[in-house]
Amino acid sequence: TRNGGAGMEKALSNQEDLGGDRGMMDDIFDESYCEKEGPKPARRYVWRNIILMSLLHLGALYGLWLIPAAKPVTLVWGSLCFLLSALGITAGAHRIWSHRSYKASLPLRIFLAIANSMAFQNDIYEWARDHRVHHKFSETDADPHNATRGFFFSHVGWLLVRKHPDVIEKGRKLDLSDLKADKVVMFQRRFYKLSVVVMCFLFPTLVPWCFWGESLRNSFFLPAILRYVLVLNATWLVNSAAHMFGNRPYDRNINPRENRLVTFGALGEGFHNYHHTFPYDYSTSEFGWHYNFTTAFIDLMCLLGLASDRKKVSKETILARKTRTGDGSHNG
Ligand code: ST9
Ligand code: ZN
Ligand code: ZN
Repeated sequence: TRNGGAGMEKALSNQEDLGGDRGMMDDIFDESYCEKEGPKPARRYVWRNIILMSLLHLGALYGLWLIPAAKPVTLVWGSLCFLLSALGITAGAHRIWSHRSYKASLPLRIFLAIANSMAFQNDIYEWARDHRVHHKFSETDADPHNATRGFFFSHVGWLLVRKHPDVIEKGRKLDLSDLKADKVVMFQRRFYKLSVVVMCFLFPTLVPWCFWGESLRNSFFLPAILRYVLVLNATWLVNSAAHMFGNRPYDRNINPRENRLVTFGALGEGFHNYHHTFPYDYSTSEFGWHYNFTTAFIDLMCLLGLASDRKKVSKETILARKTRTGDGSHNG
C-alpha cells in the first residue's frame, strides 16, 4: 500500500512514543479510507475566485514592474512583511495549530495569529482543518489539494472550484477540539475579515506611505499585493512542486518529496517527504536550522521562554525508517 503497512505501524508507534501530550492524531495518514467507486463529481467552477485570483496576480505583475521605481527601504519593508506573514503560516498555522508540534505561550500565539491574518490564507481554524485532512487522506478525493489531480489543481486550482464532497465529509469527522478550545484561534476566526483588511492590505501600505513618503501606488502594489502573491505561491509550491519533484529518502511509497527550491522560498517547509513521514516533528526536517528559518525562529522563541515542548524524532528512528522505506538517496 501507499504508505507501506509496516511504515504506517511504525509511524503510529512513533506517535505514541512522543506521548499523548500532543493531544491529537488526526494528521496521521489513514490507510483505511477508500475513494468511492464510480464517476467523480463534476468540476464546479467558482467564478468569483477565478476572477479575484486573476486580478490579484495581474496586480502582482504590475508590482514587479514597479520595483525599479520604489525606494530601497520600501523593498526592505516588503521583505519584512514577507517574513512576518510567512511565519504566521509556517510557525503558526502549520507547526503549532495543524500539528501541535510545539507549545506557544499566549503572547506568541497572539503575535502569530496577527502575522497569520497578514498572510490571508483563510483563518487558522479553516487552514488547520484543511491541512489535517490533507495529511490524513493525502492524495485521495478527501485531500483538499490532492496532487494526483495535477500540478495546477494542487497549486491553486483547488481554490477555484467547489471541494470534493469527501473533503467535507471526512473533515467533519476530525477532532478539532484543541482548535475550538484555543481562544486566540477562535478570536481570529471571529474577526477574520477585518483583521485581513488591516494586516494584509492597510498596514503594509500605510507604513511606507506615512513614514518615508513612498507613493501610495508603490506602497500598495509592492509590500501589500506583490508580497501577498509571493507568500501565496511559496506556500502553494509545497502542495504542488514538493508533491512531485525531489527525492524520497524517508518513504518511497508516498508522493511528497524533499525539494530544496521550495524549502528555500517557504522558510524550511520543503522537506516534504520527511514532513509527511513524521508530521509531528516541530522542525519539519532532519537537519535543524539548515535552510529552515522557521526552526531557527521557534528555537529563538524557546530561548526567550515564549515556546516549549518541541517534538523531535530521534536520529535512530529516522535512520531505521530510512533504511526500511527510504529510496536510498541519502546513502550515496
Ligand atoms: C490559501 C490557503 O491560499 C493555502 C493553504 C495551503 C496549505 C499548504 C500546506 C503545505 C504545508 C505547509 C507549508 C507552509 C509553507 C508556507 C510558506 C510561506 C512562505 N472539513 O469551503 P467551502 C465545510 S487561501 C470540514 O465554502 P466549497 C465548510 O465549513 C487563499 N468541513 O466549500 C462549510 O460548511 P458550513 C485565499 C469543511 O463550497 C462547507 O463545507 N482564500 C471542510 O466547496 C462549504 O465550505 C481563498 O482563495 C473540511 N476540510 O468551496 C478562498 N472544508 O456551510 C478559498 C469545507 O456548514 N476558499 N468544509 O459552514 C473558497 O472560496 C472555498 O473554500 C472554495 C470551496 C471555493 C475553495
Ligand atoms: Zn503535503
Ligand atoms: Zn503539515
